[in-house]
Amino acid sequence: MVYSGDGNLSAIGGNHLIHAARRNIDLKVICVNNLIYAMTGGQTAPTTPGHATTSTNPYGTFEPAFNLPHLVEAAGAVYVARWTTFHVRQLARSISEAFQKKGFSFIEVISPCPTLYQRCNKMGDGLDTMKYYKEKSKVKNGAPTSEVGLTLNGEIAVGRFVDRDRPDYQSMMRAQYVESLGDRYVEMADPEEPEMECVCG
Ligand SMILES: Cc1ncc(C[n+]2csc(CCOP(=O)(O)OP(=O)(O)O)c2C)c(N)n1
Repeated sequence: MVYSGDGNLSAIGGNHLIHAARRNIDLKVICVNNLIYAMTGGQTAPTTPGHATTSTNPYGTFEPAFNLPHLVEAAGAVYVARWTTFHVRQLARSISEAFQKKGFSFIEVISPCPTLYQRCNKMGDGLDTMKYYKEKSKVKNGAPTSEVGLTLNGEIAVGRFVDRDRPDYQSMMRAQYVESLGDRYVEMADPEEPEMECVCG
């Protein structure tokens, strides 16, 4: 399970994100997206919506932002959902759905940063943000991810966007080895399993 901020996941670790999705590695990724690099002082991140004010764009951002559900779907994720911190029950259900699946699952959780993002953008305190999430969110299960990009003050599409199946990395690897090596392929022992005792004589 991977639990990460939007900056670490989609900028600093962006390369790992897309290739883990492409390979369909059996990971459950929860992205806590507060729309900025908060810990280092509220800088613009790849997820910061256009026109938002940040410490590095005091007159408003102008770069196009990543739409993370669209990015990970295009890269190959088998499960993609988005909720906000207001949607506690729905989020818990999504996490449990992701754990039922084999392969790369991605859940985006739109989250507040009241001291930096909300303050810079005059969006009030933590409670105001919960009210804002409640008012702006619209459940859109199955929505095309190309249409769920976030804007500064617009609708927040939430829901389960992608739920599909394709072989995960380990299954593809095993199938390829069996195809190439036939009987010569021996499954590697699971390090978690206790070693088999040799009973001789
Ligand atoms: C390779 C690397 N580059 C830069 C940093 C410095 N750094 C630490 S936290 C952070 C911002 C993280 O932003 P995000 O992942 O969105 O999490 P948040 O602080 O917003 O919760 C940065 C740039 C780092 N730790 N490692």
